[in-house]
Amino acid sequence: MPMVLLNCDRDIPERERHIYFKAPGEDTRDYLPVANAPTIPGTLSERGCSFCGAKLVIGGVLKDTIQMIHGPVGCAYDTWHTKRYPSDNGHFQLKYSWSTDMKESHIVFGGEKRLEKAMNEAFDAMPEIKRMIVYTTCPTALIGDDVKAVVKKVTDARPDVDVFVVECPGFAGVSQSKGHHVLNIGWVSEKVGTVEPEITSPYTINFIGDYNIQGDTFVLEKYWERLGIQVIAHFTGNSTYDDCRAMHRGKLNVVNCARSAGYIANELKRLYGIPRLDIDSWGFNYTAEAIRKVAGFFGLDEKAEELIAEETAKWQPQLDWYKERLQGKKMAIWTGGPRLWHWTKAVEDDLGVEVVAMSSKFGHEEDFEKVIARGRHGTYYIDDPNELEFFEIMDKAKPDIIFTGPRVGDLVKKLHIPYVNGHGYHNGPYMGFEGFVNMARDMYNATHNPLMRLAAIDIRGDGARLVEEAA
Ligand code: CFM
Repeated sequence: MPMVLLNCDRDIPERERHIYFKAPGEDTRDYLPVANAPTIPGTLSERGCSFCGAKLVIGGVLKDTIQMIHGPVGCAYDTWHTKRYPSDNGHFQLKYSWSTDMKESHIVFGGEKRLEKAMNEAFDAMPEIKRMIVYTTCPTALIGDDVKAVVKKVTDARPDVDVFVVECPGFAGVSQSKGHHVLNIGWVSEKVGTVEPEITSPYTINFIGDYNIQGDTFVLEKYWERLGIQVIAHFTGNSTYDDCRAMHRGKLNVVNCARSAGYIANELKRLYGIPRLDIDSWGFNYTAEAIRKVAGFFGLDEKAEELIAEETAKWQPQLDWYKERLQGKKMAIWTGGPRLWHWTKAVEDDLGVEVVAMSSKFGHEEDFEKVIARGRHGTYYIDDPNELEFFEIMDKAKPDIIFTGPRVGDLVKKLHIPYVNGHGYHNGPYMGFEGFVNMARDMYNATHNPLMRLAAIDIRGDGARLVEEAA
């Protein structure tokens, strides 16, 4: 039976439909875990809310835009500093997050006046900034504040500003995934096509679904520049608000994170006829393939081969050094969804690392299709896991290293298994050739960290040493 009911779930048998084990020899694309469904009562989900998916993941990355969060201050705080997306203008986006700080009396009497006041205060406090995204949250959506009317009033009085409204309160969907969707569709229908970019190259792309985590965008940008390709907009790593209004002028949509931003690529295709090209940006093989595909679209194949040869010559020796020391290590990936299918073959092919368990917080069935097609046999694939499942699967899969975020990372520490931040990274960037060397280095440092020996009790019960001497 390919679907698995874990011991810890005996009182919630519905969880069986969310956990799949790809047995050796099985071609199992017929079996997909149930995904993008409401969390089952009784399990403690690791998911984020829909507002978070819109603000923290996509909108908050823009480097010149005030983030006005209409709600209690916690909604702003908890989506403020928990992700690492630098920008080339001094990290504007962290400095200028605003909250309307809704209190009980505002919930009772309405928060529209408060929003109007906060918007004006923010624009007055930062006269150089003319762009803003206003987000609703659970309480302000529930009391029915007419946010669009307030925005109209403020923008009518300030003709030089532009404001985008995201009405996606935390309860809008089953996870952060809904927030991605709402922001994508809102942006393409209201903002794309309202600014004309300066075109400097016959080859133009939009780079979609990359959020400049610890500088990923900066690495990839260098490649496009070398090929003479102009990036009209990054959606949204290191981008400005107005770059993203000009996406209708890209000749090709290059999509990295298909989960969070495939929607806008599909809409740009439908509305403007811009083709969509999906790529993987982590790992040497995938990066080379991505460069070939993008360059190939514009007939720049020769330039692409030169670039790949040069980058490979520069970074391969370092990667090989790590590969020799990481070969055969077992890895678990416990993140949002797409990183499962982006990473499983990248680490297997480029580093000889086997991925033995993978968990997705909010991926859809199409993410599981990709990850199960690319993943190994003898691997667990889990949708929206809970804490007890995490412990049970770690016990069964016995990874040497886990890629996850700080929330699950605290559980990992209890197991004394090395952990690398699979969301915000340890010491990124991780994309591209040099990025993947960083990723390998962090895996090596984690698995060979002498500190782990201080905590190396035999927690697995198999007598195995958890860490090796640093080579
Ligand atoms: Fe896309 Fe992302 Fe991810 Fe994501 Fe995320 Fe993320 Fe992720 Mo954390 S946009 S879906 S909502 S690749 S924050 S940068 S790492 S869970 S797998």
